[in-house]
Amino acid sequence: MKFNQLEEFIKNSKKILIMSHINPDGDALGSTSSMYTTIYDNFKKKPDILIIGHLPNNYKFLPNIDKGVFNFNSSMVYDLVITLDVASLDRLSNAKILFDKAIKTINIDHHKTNNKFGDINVVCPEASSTGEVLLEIYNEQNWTISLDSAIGLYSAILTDTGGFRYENTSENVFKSAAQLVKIGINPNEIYKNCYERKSKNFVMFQNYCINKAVFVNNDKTVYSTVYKKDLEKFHAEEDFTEGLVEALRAIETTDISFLAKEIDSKTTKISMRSKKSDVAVICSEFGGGGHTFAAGCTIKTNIEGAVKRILKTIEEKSNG
Ligand SMILES: [Mn+2]
Repeated sequence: MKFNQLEEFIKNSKKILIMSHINPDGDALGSTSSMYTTIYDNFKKKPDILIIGHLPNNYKFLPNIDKGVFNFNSSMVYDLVITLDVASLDRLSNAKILFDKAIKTINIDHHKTNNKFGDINVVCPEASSTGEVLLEIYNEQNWTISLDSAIGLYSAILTDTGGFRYENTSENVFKSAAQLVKIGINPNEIYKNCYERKSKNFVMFQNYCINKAVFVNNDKTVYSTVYKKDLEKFHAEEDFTEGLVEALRAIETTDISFLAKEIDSKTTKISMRSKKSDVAVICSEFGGGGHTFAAGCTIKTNIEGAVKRILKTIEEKSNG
Protein backbone atom coordinates (compact mmCIF):
# COMPACT_ATOMS: atom_id res chain seq x y z
CA MET A 1 0.00 0.00 0.00
CA LYS A 2 1.13 3.53 -0.72
CA PHE A 3 -0.09 6.36 1.42
CA ASN A 4 2.16 9.14 0.11
CA GLN A 5 -0.52 11.77 -0.14
CA LEU A 6 -1.29 11.36 3.57
CA GLU A 7 1.91 13.12 4.59
CA GLU A 8 1.34 15.83 2.00
CA PHE A 9 -2.19 16.45 3.31
CA ILE A 10 -0.97 16.70 6.91
CA LYS A 11 2.03 18.89 6.07
CA ASN A 12 -0.09 21.29 4.02
CA SER A 13 -2.82 21.70 6.64
CA LYS A 14 -2.83 24.22 9.47
CA LYS A 15 -6.12 23.42 11.17
CA ILE A 16 -6.54 19.67 11.52
CA LEU A 17 -9.42 17.86 13.23
CA ILE A 18 -9.45 14.21 14.28
CA MET A 19 -12.79 12.62 15.01
CA SER A 20 -14.30 9.19 15.38
CA HIS A 21 -17.79 7.75 15.61
CA ILE A 22 -20.50 8.65 18.09
CA ASN A 23 -20.12 7.01 21.49
CA PRO A 24 -16.55 5.94 20.78
CA ASP A 25 -15.17 2.55 21.78
CA GLY A 26 -11.60 1.48 22.55
CA ASP A 27 -10.58 1.34 18.89
CA ALA A 28 -12.06 4.77 18.14
CA LEU A 29 -10.42 6.40 21.17
CA GLY A 30 -7.14 4.48 21.03
CA SER A 31 -6.77 5.38 17.35
CA THR A 32 -7.62 9.02 18.05
CA SER A 33 -5.08 9.16 20.89
CA SER A 34 -2.42 7.61 18.69
CA MET A 35 -3.13 9.72 15.59
CA TYR A 36 -2.95 12.95 17.59
CA THR A 37 0.29 11.86 19.24
CA THR A 38 1.90 10.74 15.99
CA ILE A 39 1.00 13.94 14.14
CA TYR A 40 2.47 15.95 17.01
CA ASP A 41 5.61 13.81 17.26
CA ASN A 42 6.31 13.86 13.53
CA PHE A 43 4.98 17.21 12.31
CA LYS A 44 4.80 19.32 15.49
CA LYS A 45 1.16 20.10 14.78
CA LYS A 46 -1.57 19.93 17.39
CA PRO A 47 -4.81 18.74 15.81
CA ASP A 48 -8.15 19.33 17.48
CA ILE A 49 -9.89 16.23 18.80
CA LEU A 50 -13.68 16.05 18.82
CA ILE A 51 -15.29 13.32 20.93
CA ILE A 52 -18.87 12.72 19.82
CA GLY A 53 -20.82 11.50 22.85
CA HIS A 54 -19.43 10.10 26.05
CA LEU A 55 -15.81 9.35 26.98
CA PRO A 56 -15.90 6.13 29.04
CA ASN A 57 -13.96 6.29 32.30
CA ASN A 58 -11.76 3.33 31.38
CA TYR A 59 -10.34 5.14 28.33
CA LYS A 60 -9.38 8.33 30.13
CA PHE A 61 -5.84 6.97 30.58
CA LEU A 62 -5.16 7.18 26.83
CA PRO A 63 -2.36 9.68 26.09
CA ASN A 64 -3.63 13.07 24.91
CA ILE A 65 -7.28 11.99 24.92
CA ASP A 66 -7.77 14.79 27.50
CA LYS A 67 -7.22 17.21 24.58
CA GLY A 68 -10.59 16.05 23.27
CA VAL A 69 -13.59 18.38 23.40
CA PHE A 70 -17.27 17.48 23.27
CA ASN A 71 -18.71 20.62 21.70
CA PHE A 72 -17.92 22.27 18.40
CA ASN A 73 -18.47 25.47 16.49
CA SER A 74 -20.38 24.52 13.35
CA SER A 75 -19.02 27.51 11.41
CA MET A 76 -15.45 26.20 11.81
CA VAL A 77 -13.71 25.27 8.55
CA TYR A 78 -10.81 22.83 8.92
CA ASP A 79 -8.04 22.43 6.36
CA LEU A 80 -8.10 18.72 7.08
CA VAL A 81 -10.52 16.39 8.84
CA ILE A 82 -9.35 12.86 9.63
CA THR A 83 -12.04 10.30 10.51
CA LEU A 84 -10.99 7.14 12.33
CA ASP A 85 -13.11 3.98 12.61
CA VAL A 86 -16.07 5.76 10.97
CA ALA A 87 -17.93 3.37 8.66
CA SER A 88 -20.33 5.98 7.27
CA LEU A 89 -20.84 9.71 7.73
CA ASP A 90 -24.06 9.36 9.74
CA ARG A 91 -21.84 7.89 12.50
CA LEU A 92 -20.55 11.45 12.99
CA SER A 93 -24.03 12.54 14.07
CA ASN A 94 -24.41 16.34 13.82
CA ALA A 95 -20.62 16.82 13.67
CA LYS A 96 -20.88 15.69 10.05
CA ILE A 97 -21.12 19.40 9.20
CA LEU A 98 -17.41 19.78 10.09
CA PHE A 99 -16.57 16.98 7.68
CA ASP A 100 -18.73 18.50 4.92
CA LYS A 101 -17.05 21.90 5.31
CA ALA A 102 -13.47 20.61 5.47
CA ILE A 103 -11.16 21.45 2.60
CA LYS A 104 -9.54 18.01 2.60
CA THR A 105 -10.60 14.77 4.26
CA ILE A 106 -8.93 11.46 5.17
CA ASN A 107 -10.97 8.38 6.03
CA ILE A 108 -9.08 5.61 7.86
CA ASP A 109 -11.13 2.56 8.79
CA HIS A 110 -11.54 -1.22 8.77
CA HIS A 111 -15.31 -1.71 8.35
CA LYS A 112 -16.14 -3.65 5.23
CA THR A 113 -19.26 -1.51 4.72
CA ASN A 114 -17.20 1.72 4.62
CA ASN A 115 -18.31 3.63 1.54
CA LYS A 116 -15.03 5.56 1.04
CA PHE A 117 -16.37 9.06 1.61
CA GLY A 118 -12.97 10.78 2.01
CA ASP A 119 -10.57 12.46 -0.42
CA ILE A 120 -8.08 9.85 0.74
CA ASN A 121 -9.47 6.51 1.92
CA VAL A 122 -7.42 3.91 3.74
CA VAL A 123 -10.00 1.21 4.36
CA CYS A 124 -8.68 -2.26 5.21
CA PRO A 125 -11.49 -4.73 5.97
CA GLU A 126 -8.92 -7.46 6.68
CA ALA A 127 -7.53 -5.43 9.60
CA SER A 128 -8.79 -6.18 13.11
CA SER A 129 -9.09 -2.55 14.03
CA THR A 130 -8.41 0.97 12.90
CA GLY A 131 -5.42 0.84 15.26
CA GLU A 132 -3.90 -1.94 13.17
CA VAL A 133 -4.44 0.13 10.00
CA LEU A 134 -2.73 3.12 11.62
CA LEU A 135 0.32 1.08 12.57
CA GLU A 136 0.62 -0.09 8.98
CA ILE A 137 0.46 3.52 7.80
CA TYR A 138 3.10 4.68 10.31
CA ASN A 139 5.45 1.87 9.31
CA GLU A 140 4.97 2.53 5.62
CA GLN A 141 5.58 6.24 6.07
CA ASN A 142 8.53 5.69 8.40
CA TRP A 143 6.93 7.96 10.97
CA THR A 144 8.32 7.88 14.51
CA ILE A 145 6.10 5.85 16.85
CA SER A 146 6.47 7.07 20.43
CA LEU A 147 5.48 5.08 23.50
CA ASP A 148 2.38 7.27 23.92
CA SER A 149 1.32 6.60 20.35
CA ALA A 150 1.92 2.87 20.82
CA ILE A 151 -0.30 2.84 23.95
CA GLY A 152 -3.22 4.12 21.86
CA LEU A 153 -2.63 1.57 19.11
CA TYR A 154 -2.33 -1.36 21.50
CA SER A 155 -5.55 -0.33 23.29
CA ALA A 156 -7.32 -0.10 19.93
CA ILE A 157 -6.18 -3.55 18.82
CA LEU A 158 -6.71 -5.15 22.24
CA THR A 159 -10.32 -3.96 22.56
CA ASP A 160 -11.43 -4.52 18.94
CA THR A 161 -10.17 -8.12 19.07
CA GLY A 162 -11.94 -8.63 22.41
CA GLY A 163 -8.59 -9.22 24.08
CA PHE A 164 -7.10 -11.23 21.17
CA ARG A 165 -10.07 -13.60 21.07
CA TYR A 166 -12.32 -12.67 18.14
CA GLU A 167 -12.09 -14.10 14.63
CA ASN A 168 -10.23 -10.97 13.51
CA THR A 169 -7.21 -11.99 15.64
CA SER A 170 -4.85 -12.63 12.74
CA GLU A 171 -1.13 -13.24 12.45
CA ASN A 172 -0.74 -9.55 11.71
CA VAL A 173 -2.53 -8.67 14.96
CA PHE A 174 0.19 -10.47 16.92
CA LYS A 175 2.94 -8.98 14.75
CA SER A 176 1.49 -5.54 15.42
CA ALA A 177 1.16 -6.24 19.15
CA ALA A 178 4.76 -7.51 19.25
CA GLN A 179 6.00 -4.33 17.61
CA LEU A 180 4.12 -2.25 20.19
CA VAL A 181 5.52 -4.32 23.08
CA LYS A 182 8.99 -3.76 21.63
CA ILE A 183 8.34 -0.01 21.67
CA GLY A 184 7.67 -0.40 25.39
CA ILE A 185 3.96 -0.70 26.09
CA ASN A 186 2.95 -2.74 29.14
CA PRO A 187 0.20 -5.22 28.11
CA ASN A 188 -0.93 -5.93 31.67
CA GLU A 189 -1.20 -2.25 32.55
CA ILE A 190 -3.25 -1.49 29.43
CA TYR A 191 -5.44 -4.55 30.04
CA LYS A 192 -6.18 -3.36 33.59
CA ASN A 193 -7.02 0.14 32.38
CA CYS A 194 -9.36 -1.11 29.66
CA TYR A 195 -11.08 -3.97 31.47
CA GLU A 196 -10.74 -3.70 35.23
CA ARG A 197 -12.16 -0.27 35.97
CA LYS A 198 -15.85 -1.15 35.91
CA SER A 199 -18.21 0.47 38.37
CA LYS A 200 -20.46 -1.57 40.66
CA ASN A 201 -23.51 -0.25 38.78
CA PHE A 202 -22.01 -1.39 35.49
CA VAL A 203 -21.57 -4.98 36.66
CA MET A 204 -25.01 -5.10 38.30
CA PHE A 205 -26.67 -3.64 35.20
CA GLN A 206 -25.00 -6.19 32.92
CA ASN A 207 -26.08 -9.04 35.14
CA TYR A 208 -29.62 -7.70 35.17
CA CYS A 209 -29.71 -7.66 31.36
CA ILE A 210 -28.28 -11.17 31.10
CA ASN A 211 -30.82 -12.37 33.63
CA LYS A 212 -33.76 -11.29 31.48
CA ALA A 213 -32.37 -12.66 28.19
CA VAL A 214 -34.87 -14.38 25.91
CA PHE A 215 -33.96 -17.55 24.02
CA VAL A 216 -35.62 -18.47 20.72
CA ASN A 217 -35.04 -20.80 17.78
CA ASN A 218 -33.84 -23.72 19.96
CA ASP A 219 -31.54 -21.35 21.84
CA LYS A 220 -29.69 -20.47 18.63
CA THR A 221 -30.84 -16.89 18.93
CA VAL A 222 -30.70 -14.99 22.20
CA TYR A 223 -31.52 -11.38 22.90
CA SER A 224 -32.03 -8.96 25.71
CA THR A 225 -33.76 -5.61 25.95
CA VAL A 226 -32.68 -2.37 27.52
CA TYR A 227 -35.37 0.15 28.39
CA LYS A 228 -34.72 3.72 29.42
CA LYS A 229 -36.12 2.90 32.85
CA ASP A 230 -33.48 0.15 33.25
CA LEU A 231 -30.75 2.65 32.41
CA GLU A 232 -32.15 5.10 34.94
CA LYS A 233 -32.44 2.47 37.66
CA PHE A 234 -28.73 1.64 37.41
CA HIS A 235 -27.61 5.25 36.74
CA ALA A 236 -26.20 3.86 33.51
CA GLU A 237 -23.60 5.64 31.40
CA GLU A 238 -23.42 5.32 27.62
CA ASP A 239 -20.95 2.44 27.76
CA PHE A 240 -22.94 0.25 30.18
CA THR A 241 -24.17 -2.04 27.39
CA GLU A 242 -20.64 -2.65 26.08
CA GLY A 243 -19.75 -6.35 26.01
CA LEU A 244 -23.28 -7.53 26.77
CA VAL A 245 -24.07 -8.83 23.32
CA GLU A 246 -20.75 -10.71 23.26
CA ALA A 247 -21.54 -12.25 26.65
CA LEU A 248 -24.79 -13.61 25.18
CA ARG A 249 -23.01 -14.97 22.11
CA ALA A 250 -20.68 -16.89 24.45
CA ILE A 251 -23.47 -19.38 25.15
CA GLU A 252 -22.64 -22.67 23.43
CA THR A 253 -25.91 -22.99 21.51
CA THR A 254 -25.95 -19.35 20.37
CA ASP A 255 -25.40 -18.40 16.76
CA ILE A 256 -26.91 -14.91 16.84
CA SER A 257 -27.16 -12.64 19.86
CA PHE A 258 -28.57 -9.14 19.87
CA LEU A 259 -29.40 -6.32 22.20
CA ALA A 260 -32.40 -4.06 21.61
CA LYS A 261 -31.98 -0.69 23.27
CA GLU A 262 -34.74 1.87 23.63
CA ILE A 263 -33.65 5.29 22.36
CA ASP A 264 -37.18 6.68 22.58
CA SER A 265 -40.69 5.28 22.21
CA LYS A 266 -40.28 5.17 18.40
CA THR A 267 -36.59 4.35 18.04
CA THR A 268 -34.71 1.16 18.91
CA LYS A 269 -31.02 0.54 18.49
CA ILE A 270 -29.93 -3.00 17.72
CA SER A 271 -26.44 -4.40 18.16
CA MET A 272 -25.91 -7.90 16.89
CA ARG A 273 -23.20 -10.56 17.02
CA SER A 274 -22.93 -14.05 15.59
CA LYS A 275 -20.74 -17.10 15.34
CA LYS A 276 -21.76 -18.21 11.81
CA SER A 277 -24.43 -16.02 10.25
CA ASP A 278 -23.61 -12.81 8.40
CA VAL A 279 -25.22 -10.22 10.66
CA ALA A 280 -24.08 -7.31 8.45
CA VAL A 281 -26.58 -8.65 5.90
CA ILE A 282 -29.35 -8.82 8.52
CA CYS A 283 -28.66 -5.30 9.81
CA SER A 284 -28.37 -3.85 6.31
CA GLU A 285 -32.04 -4.84 5.82
CA PHE A 286 -32.72 -2.00 8.28
CA GLY A 287 -30.22 0.48 6.85
CA GLY A 288 -27.42 -0.52 9.23
CA GLY A 289 -24.21 -2.43 8.69
CA GLY A 290 -20.87 -3.42 10.15
CA HIS A 291 -18.84 -6.61 10.01
CA THR A 292 -19.82 -10.22 9.23
CA PHE A 293 -19.98 -11.22 12.90
CA ALA A 294 -20.64 -7.81 14.48
CA ALA A 295 -23.15 -5.32 13.14
CA GLY A 296 -25.88 -2.93 14.16
CA CYS A 297 -28.83 -0.87 13.01
CA THR A 298 -31.48 1.55 14.20
CA ILE A 299 -35.16 0.73 13.69
CA LYS A 300 -37.86 3.36 13.80
CA THR A 301 -40.26 1.57 16.11
CA ASN A 302 -40.55 0.61 19.78
CA ILE A 303 -38.54 -2.27 21.28
CA GLU A 304 -41.31 -4.86 20.91
CA GLY A 305 -41.85 -4.00 17.23
CA ALA A 306 -38.12 -3.93 16.51
CA VAL A 307 -37.54 -7.33 18.15
CA LYS A 308 -40.35 -8.82 16.10
CA ARG A 309 -38.93 -7.50 12.83
CA ILE A 310 -35.39 -8.56 13.68
CA LEU A 311 -36.47 -12.10 14.61
CA LYS A 312 -38.35 -12.41 11.33
CA THR A 313 -35.31 -11.24 9.34
CA ILE A 314 -33.03 -13.60 11.27
CA GLU A 315 -35.35 -16.44 10.31
CA GLU A 316 -35.04 -15.48 6.64
CA LYS A 317 -31.35 -14.61 6.43
CA SER A 318 -29.42 -16.63 9.04
CA ASN A 319 -27.62 -19.90 8.38
CA GLY A 320 -30.24 -21.73 10.37
MN1 LIG B 1 -13.04 -0.60 15.04
